[in-house]
Amino acid sequence: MTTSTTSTSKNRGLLILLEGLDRAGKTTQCQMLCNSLNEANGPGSCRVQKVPDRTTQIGQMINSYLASKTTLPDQSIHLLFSANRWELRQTILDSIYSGQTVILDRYVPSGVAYSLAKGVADMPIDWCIAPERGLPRPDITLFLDIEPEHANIQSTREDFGQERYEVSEFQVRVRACFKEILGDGEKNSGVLDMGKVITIDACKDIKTVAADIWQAVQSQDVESSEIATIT
Ligand code: Z5A
Ligand code: MG
Repeated sequence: MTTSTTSTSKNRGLLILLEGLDRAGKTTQCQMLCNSLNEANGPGSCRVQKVPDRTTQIGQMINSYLASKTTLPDQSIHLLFSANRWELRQTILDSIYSGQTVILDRYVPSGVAYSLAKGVADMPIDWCIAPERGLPRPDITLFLDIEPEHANIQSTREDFGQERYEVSEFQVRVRACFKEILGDGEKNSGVLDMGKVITIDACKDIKTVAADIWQAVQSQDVESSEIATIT
């Protein structure tokens, strides 16, 4: 993609997704990548969209659930996360077609992986994916990989264990689900097509991870003028 990392030859912005387990460093790296892209391509050429967006009414219900202030059936919270993404769809498309790159801090793979990892009998993978079909598909997905079993992750990453899903044993299952969904880096080797999928070793220090992400984003070539949809 050389350095015109905010837009394709057809002048649309890119949709870049950063995924990973809790405390993998997604929010840190989304901001660093956004800063680098804004420096390279001009202020405002890139923005970060956190998912879930906790500012909407649906987002507030999700927030309350994650903070264990409310309980909901697994199916209901799954559909609320998806509904929250549908709320964001139009603004994401508007940004991209106005030439702005959008970096997503979590998205559909989190939605499917966290629900799947619960192992609920009547929530098989097809059921989990169904409400996501039709949403914008990222051009590039960067999976920030950490091993949750490693004690140093729990000791160095601030606030690990504060929210509902942050139990190591559960994170191990989530990681396996992420790998099933995203595949091993080969095109279309995962259950979901999430564009070009690149795994980043996120156990390294913050600056090294940022450099690896920058290099991965630079070397991508995005051709289509239309943003794809999740099928
Ligand atoms: N969830 C779901 O179930 N279904 C869905 O559809 C979606 C999400 C979208 C909240 O997500 C929960 O929602 C989440 C999945 C579920 N599970 N839980 N629980 P969230 O994205 O809002 O969660 P968060 O509060 O932002 O945490 P996070 O995303 O897990 O953290 P992070 O963004 O990956 O990490 P960070 O905030 O950048 O860094 C954490 C700390 O580690 C911080 O002190 C950093 O300075 C430090 N850090 C970062 N990188 C490094 C490195 N490389 N070395 C050392 N220290 C580092
Ligand atoms: Mg985060």
